[in-house]
Amino acid sequence: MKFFQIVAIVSTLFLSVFAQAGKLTAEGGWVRAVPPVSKNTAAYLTLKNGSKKDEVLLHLSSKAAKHTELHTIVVEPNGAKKMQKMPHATIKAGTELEMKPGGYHVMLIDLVKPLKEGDTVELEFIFQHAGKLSLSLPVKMSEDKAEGGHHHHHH
Ligand SMILES: [Cu+2]
Repeated sequence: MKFFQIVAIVSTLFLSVFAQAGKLTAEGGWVRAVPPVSKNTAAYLTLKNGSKKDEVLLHLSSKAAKHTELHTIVVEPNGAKKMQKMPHATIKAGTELEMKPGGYHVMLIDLVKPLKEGDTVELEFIFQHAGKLSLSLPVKMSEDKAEGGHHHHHH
């Protein structure tokens, strides 16, 4: 019994980190776990445009929050960092848009319920060419911790 449960969990995790719509792929997605008092959190992932056309991220939504926005972080003239809402994002042909802490992120505003480690968040992106991309992202404390620790490199 135990074995099958583990297999089910592993395959869920695998599905959550890779999704595809046409030549558009999403990799490495995760959502930051936040304390219950926090109403907002952020999701991070890498969107790869493998097509020969520039792609535009037109719309994003999630049932986990009342508002879902694409944010970036800008540095103001006084040096302060501030999040800024982006109406859409262009991913040039053959390039990728990396969302990570300190940069681009999917802002989940006014969470419907608190998110804790192990939860799953559904996200939906609408692209100009690739259409709809649905994702199921794991909630983690941080990106590295959930990777399972050490990476072994073989040469
Ligand atoms: Cu933000």
